[in-house]
Amino acid sequence: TTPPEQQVQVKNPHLDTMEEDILYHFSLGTKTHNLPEMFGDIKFVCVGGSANRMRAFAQFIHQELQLPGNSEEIRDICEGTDRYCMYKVGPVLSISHGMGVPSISIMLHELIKLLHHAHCRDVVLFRIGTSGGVGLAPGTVVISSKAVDHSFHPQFEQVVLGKVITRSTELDEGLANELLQYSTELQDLPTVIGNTMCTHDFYEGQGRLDGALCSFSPEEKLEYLRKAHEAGVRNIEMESTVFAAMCRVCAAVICVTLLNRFEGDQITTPHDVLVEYQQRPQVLVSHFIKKRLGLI
Ligand code: R2B
Ligand code: URA
Repeated sequence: TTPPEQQVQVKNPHLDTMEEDILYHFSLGTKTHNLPEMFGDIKFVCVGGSANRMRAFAQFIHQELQLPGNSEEIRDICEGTDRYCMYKVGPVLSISHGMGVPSISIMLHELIKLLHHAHCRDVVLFRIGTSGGVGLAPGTVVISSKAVDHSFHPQFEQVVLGKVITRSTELDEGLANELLQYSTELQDLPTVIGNTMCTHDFYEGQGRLDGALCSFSPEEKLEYLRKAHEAGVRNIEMESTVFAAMCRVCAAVICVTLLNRFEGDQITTPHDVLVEYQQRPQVLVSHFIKKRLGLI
């Protein structure tokens, strides 16, 4: 039996009492835009840090789904703001979220409300991105089993009215396994499932010795990475905990590793190799979407 259709849930009783909802950072609103008409058919949402990469992803999906029209001409729906960019290709929405938890969290509030206002159903969400590998060869794709914080706990802490509240960051296990299975059907896509550690900084926060500040020794760095690895952490990035806390069901985090953090901190890989690495999560998500749509 097929599961019942799931509408995108907003967990805020105050929203119903609002006459209008302005999605400020998207430059969209319920009175100025017909959101059901613009977005009602969305089934897949893919978010990632860089605006250019998410435009390239939209163009890639346009070709993969063999949609009519010129993929070069797809328009940024959020052109009224330069905070985020957003592209729609058929049932797929591609959005950039910038770097770090605060940036992605603002975007996710407005995205989840957008999907709710548009009456979208059965939406699958992906974060595709880059990360530092923990004991993996560079170029390995990590599908997150869960997102963990700096002490390897599957939780996201948020300060609300001056108090810390905690939300779970477990992700959809079935979806992760399905993605891992699909990765075996593709060439040059070394993929593992593992825990993803989310930090609030790229340098000291990820145990790097090469920032403008450093308060620890190389031995202390390695000790921390070893502990992370023992706790099942296979990569480190900067958005997964809040993405998991806000999206949870039908959501996956798929990040390629750019380096092995046991080997160093600087990203010395040539540009063209990095570009190819960053296409790997896109290829996996595209394969997933084509399977779901019955195109392959
Ligand atoms: C991965 O890469 C970015 C830092 O370079 C950050 O957004 C992340 O999560
Ligand atoms: N993104 C991160 O957050 N860390 C890395 O080491 C590489 C990419």
